[in-house]
Amino acid sequence: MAEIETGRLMTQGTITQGIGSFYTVRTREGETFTLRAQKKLRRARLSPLPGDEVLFVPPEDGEQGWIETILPRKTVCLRPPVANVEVLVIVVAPEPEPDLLLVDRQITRAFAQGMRVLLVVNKCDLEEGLADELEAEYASVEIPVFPIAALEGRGLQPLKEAMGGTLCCFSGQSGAGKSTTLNALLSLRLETGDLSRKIARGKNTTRSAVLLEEAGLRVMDTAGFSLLEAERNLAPETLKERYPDFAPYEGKCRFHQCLHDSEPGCAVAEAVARGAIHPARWRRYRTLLAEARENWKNRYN
Ligand SMILES: Nc1nc2c(ncn2[C@@H]2O[C@H](COP(=O)(O)OP(=O)(O)OP(=O)(O)O)[C@@H](O)[C@H]2O)c(=O)[nH]1
Ligand SMILES: [Mg+2]
Ligand SMILES: [Zn+2]
Repeated sequence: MAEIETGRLMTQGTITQGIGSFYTVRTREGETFTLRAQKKLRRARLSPLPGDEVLFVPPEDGEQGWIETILPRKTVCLRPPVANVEVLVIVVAPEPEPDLLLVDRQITRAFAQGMRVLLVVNKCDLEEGLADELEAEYASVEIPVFPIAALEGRGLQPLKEAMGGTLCCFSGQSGAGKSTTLNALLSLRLETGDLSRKIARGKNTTRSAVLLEEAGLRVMDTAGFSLLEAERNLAPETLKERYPDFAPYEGKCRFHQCLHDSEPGCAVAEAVARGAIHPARWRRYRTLLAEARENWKNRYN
């Protein structure tokens, strides 16, 4: 505990959820409080996020309790908006149809923050092939793939082991089965949603991020999305730094400044031709590169 000017004692806790301007904060001892954020944080444009470690003044005698300080963040995500996540668990499934460009956008952002990535392929009861395909596409970047069938509780143990000891965050398209998987992993009853109803309502079942702590795991469930806007101010030459599978070829292309697009004598293109990098992964990189180039050109508009 630390003392602030007013003489009231401050306590440390983790934000588990934010709804409107109210935040749920849990202390290490497991006590939870509903708090608001001090104006000075809002003025500094510092929005508290689930996962944030904060110092707060607990409510006293019916008075509002306040978040006073957000401790330095290890990582920060904008979509989903969460802090301090160390492992991003991207969930895909045969349905809704997986959008691998969306997966790659999430991976590049996670790597830019120094996070690790796990890829969960859910609903393997519907189709077996997707997990093998993704294992092949992401082998060069060494992202582990976990084929599971959450509804049947199949394949969960290896995933659970990989998630242990770190703050994880589930992320991905709406309806892929994030909440269903977390229910199975943590023995919870989070709300899950029927796919057809979801489309009809055009709505997510999970509406905001929540940090769950059960069964030795610390993991966030988040609202699904189907679109991730291009990052603003991403220099085209920065994108390739987020592809660790390109790193062994850096400096081996004919041109020093090679962006591994269509330049002659590109060592990455040769690695693709040799089968060391999956062509689909490279193709999506080039799509993201073209987008970054276009945005970079128009960055002052
Ligand atoms: N066949 C099959 N269906 C599943 C499986 N896991 C989840 N589902 C179904 O997929 C639908 C969506 O599941 P949710 O867990 O709500 O999906 P979500 O990713 O949390 O969705 P949002 O909260 O909207 O982002 C539900 O109808 C689930 O019953 C599975 O392993 N197999
Ligand atoms: Mg959900
Ligand atoms: Zn190159």
